[in-house]
Amino acid sequence: MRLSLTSRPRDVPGSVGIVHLGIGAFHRAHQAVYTEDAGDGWGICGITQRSATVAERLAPQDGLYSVLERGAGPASARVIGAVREVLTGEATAERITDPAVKIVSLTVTEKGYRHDPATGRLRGDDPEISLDLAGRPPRTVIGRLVRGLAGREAPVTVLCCDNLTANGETVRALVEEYCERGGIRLPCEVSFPSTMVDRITPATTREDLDEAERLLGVRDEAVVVTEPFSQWVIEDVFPAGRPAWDSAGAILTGDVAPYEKMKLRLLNGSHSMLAYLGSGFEYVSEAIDVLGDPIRHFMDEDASPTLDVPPGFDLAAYKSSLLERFANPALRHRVAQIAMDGSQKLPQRLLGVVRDRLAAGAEPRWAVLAVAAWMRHVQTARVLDDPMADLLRTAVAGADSAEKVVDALLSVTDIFGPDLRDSTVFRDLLVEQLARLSSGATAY
Ligand code: CS2
Repeated sequence: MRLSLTSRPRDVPGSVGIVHLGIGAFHRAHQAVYTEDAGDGWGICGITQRSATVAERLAPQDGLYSVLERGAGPASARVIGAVREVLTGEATAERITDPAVKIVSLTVTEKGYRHDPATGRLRGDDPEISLDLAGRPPRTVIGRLVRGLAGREAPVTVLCCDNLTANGETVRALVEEYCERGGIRLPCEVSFPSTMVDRITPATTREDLDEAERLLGVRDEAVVVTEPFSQWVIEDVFPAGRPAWDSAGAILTGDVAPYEKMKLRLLNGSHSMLAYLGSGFEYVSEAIDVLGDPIRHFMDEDASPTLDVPPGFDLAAYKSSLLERFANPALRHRVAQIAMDGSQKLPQRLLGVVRDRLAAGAEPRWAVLAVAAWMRHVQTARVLDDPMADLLRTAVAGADSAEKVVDALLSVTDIFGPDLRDSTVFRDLLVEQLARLSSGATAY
């Protein structure tokens, strides 16, 4: 990649201090940009998880790639130089043992942890985890992470940047469970701060590659496209140090939980609702145009009362900004991208809202509408892109009424837990909403 002076990266660090598992578009549009902007010499070794495509694209470009921002004004592009190495999964453990590495960060998506979303424990029957525990060169994320941590003595931070509730604690518990099952003792001090990450990053299209080329004057095969907005809230527990991410706009705090709950329930909850209720639309910006009212009702009546808003935080402004971000027509964010992996996303996005409202004696009908729309999606989607697809499709096969579909899916306690399975209020609301959706009703 030959660059004009104006598009050069700010800083090309000489050494790697961060190993990142899951170097997809989101990491490159988010944490890598903060690391570049911190400008204090931290380089990233990105490790691909399932596919080697990113490695193949970045290697010939010496790790350089561009971030294309699409917002209200003209699109802009800049080149990021923070990624210094790109490797494939087998290299994970060895790379983590390097004492120069101080942080292992992760964006491997919800399903990458192979845990049961209702209990937060590793899925008991997961054959890949069992094979890793039996001693093969590990292939799962947790197996590789533990193999690496087991081989180092210097302190390190494991930084989960996926959209899970209490993501740091969740990963800590999975690592501990894996170690316990495998009789493994970790010789190093490890911290697991929680984080709230936010930047909408749709899949890159050919038009995005062309647009970046027009703006930069070079062809980059590894463009990531994103919105102007970006937010990162991080629990500040880094025994081996960290980049000055705060100087790049991240919020370093003692307690991420209120931010995380707000983002998961308002942004991601609304996103999932839009994806299932708006499955007839191609892009989020089209869906929000028609579904703005139910989304606002969901945010105001169901999600907001369950939040602990940080002092001085303007919740109303936050919600309006979400609606504006969803409506961004320049960002071609496909609803199908969000609809993927619903079984792994529903618990932290929608079911927590349902639980909290039921406990307060309220009927969360908008959140229930979103869950009913997911049930309809499970029943009718041409392709169900979900790690639990087989189980879910089998559960609803032959269910010929709203009652039967609801009962079949509620009995999947890995998603709903026994409490929601047994809640008659939830069940009756779901049946009512699913029956309406199945009859083609579009007035909510
Ligand atoms: C989306 C998120 O794909 C999805 O399920 O809801 O990836 C969302 O775009 C990000 O969390 C925004 O920060």
